[in-house]
Amino acid sequence: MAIRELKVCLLGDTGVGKSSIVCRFVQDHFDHNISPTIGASFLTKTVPCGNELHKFLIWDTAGQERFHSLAPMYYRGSAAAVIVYDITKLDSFQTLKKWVKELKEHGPEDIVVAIAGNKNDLGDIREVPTKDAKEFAESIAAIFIETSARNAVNVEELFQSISRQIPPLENTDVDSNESFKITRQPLPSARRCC
Ligand SMILES: Nc1nc2c(ncn2[C@@H]2O[C@H](COP(=O)(O)OP(=O)(O)OP(=O)(O)O)[C@@H](O)[C@H]2O)c(=O)[nH]1
Ligand SMILES: [Mg+2]
Repeated sequence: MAIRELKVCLLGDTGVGKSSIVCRFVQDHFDHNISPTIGASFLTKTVPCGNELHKFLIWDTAGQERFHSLAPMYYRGSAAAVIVYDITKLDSFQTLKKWVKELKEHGPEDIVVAIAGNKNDLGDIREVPTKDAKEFAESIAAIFIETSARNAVNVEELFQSISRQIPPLENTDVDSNESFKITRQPLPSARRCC
């Protein structure tokens, strides 16, 4: 079975929960005292998708403004970008729109964009209505999902949605697309973190 390596980056304001989402996805763990990311972190996880295995090469970027200039290194060559906002912080949704603009201007042409409204366990102090975010995502043909890294809500689904948006192997001109690297390996018996 073919393993496809898919570079994925997470973008978004500091504190929205990018690292927490990745930690939940890769290690099924949530750390209340997680530190802000410095530069970027790299993790991988392989998941089955139809007749293929998708190995996500995940670049979890730092949201602090001083690291903004590093972002092109991470979104360049990415098959997908997850742009995260915090449903309790309207400002973080405005920042998300800036990331969408930057990706449109400087990101890969065929990049899959997923918008994740994180911290949906804090619905009582919500500032970003689901409807507004969903409409915005639809307007740019992006995946939209609300997540809670804390309560493990929709985190798997987020990455599954990305997997489904990646064109199947037979439809992909792999030689001309750096985002879809392929290696051939035996099928592992179970889902695994790498
Ligand atoms: N209630 C709640 N808190 C969360 C959730 N996800 C993350 N947090 C908290 O939000 C804070 C920031 O989380 P991080 O994952 O470090 O955020 P980040 O986007 O990686 O931040 P930077 O690395 O600075 O860009 C931490 O205190 C987390 O515990 C969530 O789903 N619900
Ligand atoms: Mg982080």
